[in-house]
Amino acid sequence: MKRVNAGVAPVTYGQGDRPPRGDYGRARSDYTCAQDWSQYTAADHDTYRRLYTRQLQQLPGLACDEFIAAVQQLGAPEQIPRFDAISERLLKATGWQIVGVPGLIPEEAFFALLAERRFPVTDWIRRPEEFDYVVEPDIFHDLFGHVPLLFDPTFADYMQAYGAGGLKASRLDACELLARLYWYTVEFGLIATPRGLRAYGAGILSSAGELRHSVTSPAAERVGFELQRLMRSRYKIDTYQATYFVIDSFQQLFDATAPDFTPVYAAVRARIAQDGEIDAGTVLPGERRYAVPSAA
Ligand code: HBI
Ligand code: FE
Repeated sequence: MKRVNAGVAPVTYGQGDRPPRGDYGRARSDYTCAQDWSQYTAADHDTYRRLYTRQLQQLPGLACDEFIAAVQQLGAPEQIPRFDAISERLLKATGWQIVGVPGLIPEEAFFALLAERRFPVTDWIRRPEEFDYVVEPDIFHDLFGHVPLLFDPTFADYMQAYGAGGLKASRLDACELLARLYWYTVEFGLIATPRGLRAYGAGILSSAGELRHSVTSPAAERVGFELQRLMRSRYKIDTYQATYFVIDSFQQLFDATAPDFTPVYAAVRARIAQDGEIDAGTVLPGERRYAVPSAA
């Protein structure tokens, strides 16, 4: 999933997109906008249904159990879900809601929404010709990739803590370091289970090709989650990841990000000044490395 610099929203006014993609004029001052469900066409609903059906059938053995259990909360895939129906269920489960946005929004606004337990979901869907790849996150990436794990209490707490941390990071000019944490956990994270590695990152779970790649491909490296090492690690935005970070549990993720990050940013910056950043695909001496079962 190519990530456009969220500070500069991609203006790709829809050639017939519904709602108009990238039309930020329809958003409120907090960048949210109501989901105008009546605008979706039969083709839009069909695209959603086909994306959902294709992705659902490849989850077993690749997606984490918590995701598989929660994805049913999106409801039947015959039509694009109504955000308020999902929010009603989500609010009862973990106090989160989903809110419509016209696309990627500036980091400050994004962090503020997460801190309030409001997850921004893009309200437009990719065009049929973008079925296998869309540059910016669309409604399928956000709904299918991100929303199910917001039903998991521990992960939901992590997402709010991340948002609160993001507001502080903005003041410390540490958004780039914190964005790496989001990228390597929320978007492309793996979790170790007794039956092997499983995906929990939304960018993986909503991708037809990267879901299998992330858990099985010998072409990628998988290393143990270590916060400061992760924050020194560059990432790729328009190919499958070369490095995936593996956590042992969502509790570990929440605990690692509970303390104030001010000293963490200082230590990471000092280490980068001394030893530089780490390229994707690198395995450091002595760090925990996960092998994948040899191609059966
Ligand atoms: N905006 N709508 C939306 N969705 C995202 O996932 C998102 C964003 N803006 C910024 C952003 N993600 C990343 O830069 C995070 O690391 C903050
Ligand atoms: Fe995402």
